[in-house]
Amino acid sequence: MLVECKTKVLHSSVERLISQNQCKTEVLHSQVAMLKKYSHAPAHLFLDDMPYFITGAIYQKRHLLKDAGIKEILWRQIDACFQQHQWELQHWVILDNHYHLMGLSKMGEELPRIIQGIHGGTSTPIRRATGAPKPIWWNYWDYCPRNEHDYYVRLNYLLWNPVRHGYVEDLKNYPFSSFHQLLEREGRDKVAEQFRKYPEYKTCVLKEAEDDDF
Ligand code: NI
Repeated sequence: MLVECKTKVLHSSVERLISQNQCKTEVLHSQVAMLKKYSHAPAHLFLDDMPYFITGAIYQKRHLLKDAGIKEILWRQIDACFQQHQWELQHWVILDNHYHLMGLSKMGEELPRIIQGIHGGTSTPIRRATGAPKPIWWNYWDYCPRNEHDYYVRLNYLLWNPVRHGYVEDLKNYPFSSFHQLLEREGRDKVAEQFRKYPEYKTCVLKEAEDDDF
């Protein structure tokens, strides 16, 4: 991990915020890795002004988010909770039993409250709509990309998720993600270039989520 860190510091043009926090991140990542040896519960990093890749999952992977109206409720709650804590919601995708977010933190330590707001605020509507027994939500995992390359691999992973999970063959046909805003803002060529330049999203494994296929 440290060798990787040094290499990245030397060779990559790291975004300002990331590079400022990079070594701090590395130290914390190794502490988290140590923590994980002793505890099954996911360990969370709390860093200010940092990109965060977040995955949240429904208990037992039940497809409780299948309905478009439920996805809408969840998205609104995610948006509201990010705004409440002044975290910037950069990208999002909602699948039938989990979601992925890319955000920029304000105060890192507020992450648990944000997730609590998202999961707590949507449990009742999901339960009412589906009749599913408690608990609705299972867990969440977070990961701070360590440099620009890492960030875009994760971002592409997020955007490509509907294809990865077999929902659609063309991202344009999946409405429940920020892909459409990105396409509108950046244009087709630039988005295509982003996927070409950072192809590792196809083989990326979410280590933080216990290597599960989210
Ligand atoms: Ni996924």
